[in-house]
Amino acid sequence: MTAKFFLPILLSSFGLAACGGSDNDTLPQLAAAQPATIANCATLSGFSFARTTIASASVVAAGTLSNAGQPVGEHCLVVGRMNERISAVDGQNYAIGFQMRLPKDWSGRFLYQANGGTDGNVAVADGGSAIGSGGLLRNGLQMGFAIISSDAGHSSAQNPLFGLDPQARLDYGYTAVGTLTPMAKALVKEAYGKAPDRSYIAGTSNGGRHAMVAASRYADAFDGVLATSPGINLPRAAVGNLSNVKRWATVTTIRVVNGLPDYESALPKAEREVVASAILDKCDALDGLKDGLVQDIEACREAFAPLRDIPACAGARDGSCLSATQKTVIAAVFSPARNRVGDAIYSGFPFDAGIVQTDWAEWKFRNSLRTARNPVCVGYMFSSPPVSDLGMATDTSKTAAFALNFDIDTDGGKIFATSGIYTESAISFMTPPNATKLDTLRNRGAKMVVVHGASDAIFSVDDTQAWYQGLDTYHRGRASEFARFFRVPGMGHSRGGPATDQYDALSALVAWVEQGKAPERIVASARGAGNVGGVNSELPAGWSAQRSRPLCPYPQVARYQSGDSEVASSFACRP
Ligand SMILES: [Ca+2]
Repeated sequence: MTAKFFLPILLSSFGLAACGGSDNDTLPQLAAAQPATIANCATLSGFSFARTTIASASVVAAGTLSNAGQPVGEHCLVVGRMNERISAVDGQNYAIGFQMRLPKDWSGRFLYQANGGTDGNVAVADGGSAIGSGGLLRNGLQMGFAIISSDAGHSSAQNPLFGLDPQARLDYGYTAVGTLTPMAKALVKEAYGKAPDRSYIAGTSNGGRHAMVAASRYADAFDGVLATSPGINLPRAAVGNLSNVKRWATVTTIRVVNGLPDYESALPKAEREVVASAILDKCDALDGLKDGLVQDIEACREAFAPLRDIPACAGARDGSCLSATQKTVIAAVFSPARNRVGDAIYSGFPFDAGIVQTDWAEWKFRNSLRTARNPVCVGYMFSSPPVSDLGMATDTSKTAAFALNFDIDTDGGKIFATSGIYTESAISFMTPPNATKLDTLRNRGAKMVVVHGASDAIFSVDDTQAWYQGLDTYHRGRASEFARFFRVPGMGHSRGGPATDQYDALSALVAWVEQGKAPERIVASARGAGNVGGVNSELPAGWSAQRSRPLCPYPQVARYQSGDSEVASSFACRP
C-alpha cells in the first residue's frame, strides 16, 4: 500500500508527471447521446449570444438538399455572424460568418464541420465533404448531427489578403473554432431544450488541421475528433512544396503555356505511370497480394529505391523511362525539405502507386503557380511580415515568379517569425501547440480518428505518421487507447487515386466515443461504376467496381489471407 501511493510522488519528484497517462488508469466511458426534436425553428432568429447577430432562421423542407441520391430530412437553417469588426489594417469589415443546420429529428450530437482550403466560404453545413472520404453515402445531417459551418473569419472576397489583418490570421488559425463552439452549443440548447450530449469536430485538409488544433487547444469542447488528410504542419508543407519548384524547373520540357511554365512536363502522367509500375514491382506483393495497392508502406521504404529501381532512359525521354536528372529530382522531392543548415522544414513522402493521379500533379505543380494557393498562403497569410507587393493576389505571373525564386531560408523562414503587429508566427497560429500531448482529450474519455492518403502530394502521410509516433511515445505506447491513425494506400489528397477511398470514419468514431467500440478496422470501398456517391474515374482496369479493403490502424497493415481478393473480409489487419 505504501509503495502504491509512493510511486506517483516519486515520479513527480523526477519530473515524469509531465508525461502522458500512467500505466494503470482506465479511461472514462462517455454516455451515448440521446435524441430530441426541435421545438421551433423560427424563434431561433431571436437567439441571443454575446457578439452574435442572427440573420435568419428558417425551415428547410425534406428533400431540398440531397446526398448520394437520398433526400436530406427536414431541418432548421440558422445563418449569422460573430465578432463583427472593422480592421485597423485594411479598413474592411470582418466577421466570423456561420450557418447551422439543425435536424428536426436530432441524434443529440453536435458536429463542428471544419472547412478546407483557405476558408472564407460558409460551406453548406451538411457534414459532407468536410468529413472526408470520396463520396460519402450518408452525410452528417442524414446521420442526425446538428452542424455548424463557418468562413473562419473572412469572406471569399477577402481571400487571400485577409492574411494582412492579424486578427483574421488568428481566426483562420484557431480562434474561429474557439469563438463559435460555445455559441453553437448554446444555440443547440435553445433549439432542442438541452445542450449537445456529445460533440464532435471533423474536417479534411485545412479542416483536418482545424480538427487537430482543436484536439490540442479546445480538448474540453469535443468528445470526438476526426481529421482526414490533415495539414498538421500546414505552413511547413506549403514552404516545402514551394521549395521544390526550382527542382522541377530543371527538368521541365514545356517552358511556357499561357504565359506560365508547365511544371507538369517535369513529370507528366506517362512518366508517373513508369514510376508507379516500378514501385508496384518492388512493393505490391509485400502485403501478400499483387492487387495494385501497396499496403505495407514500411516494407516498401526498404524495398524501393528510386535511383536504382526507376527505369533510366538510354537516350531521350520517350515516356517509358526517366532521365538521370529526373530521378535525382524525384528522390529529392520525396525527401524531407531542408534548409541550408540541414534542418527538416517539412516531412518527406512515401513512394506509392497513387503518384499517377491528376490531383497529385495539381498539388505538386499547378498549385505552386495559382493565385489562390501556396504562394499567396505563404506570402500573405503565413509570412511575418507579409509580402508587401499585393499583386500576387490577382496576377498569376507574380505567383509563378514567387514560386520559382522561393528561398527556403529567407522566404520560408518567415513562417517562424513575428514582426510588428504580427505578434504570432504562422507556426503558432496554424499548428497544434503540443500536438502530441493530448492528456486533456484522453483523460476525459474523448477519442480521435485520423485518416491520411498515402499519395497525398501536399500534406504528407509521413508527417501525420510522425505525429502519431510522437503521440504514442508521449502516451507511453498507449495512444491507441484513445487515438487511431489509418493510412489509405493509393489515395491522394482527401480522395481519389487508385484507392478504396469511400469509408465512414465518423460513424466509427461515434461508436468508439459512445459505445467503447474501438475501430479495429474501417472498411473502405472503391467507387467504381454505379457508385451513388460519385464514381472515381482513376480506378485501374481490372478492379471490381465494389472492391473493398480494410483500413487498418497504424502500425497494422491490411494483409491478404485467403478468399476473394476483391473483398475486405479476405484481409487481416496485422503488424
Ligand atoms: Ca498489394
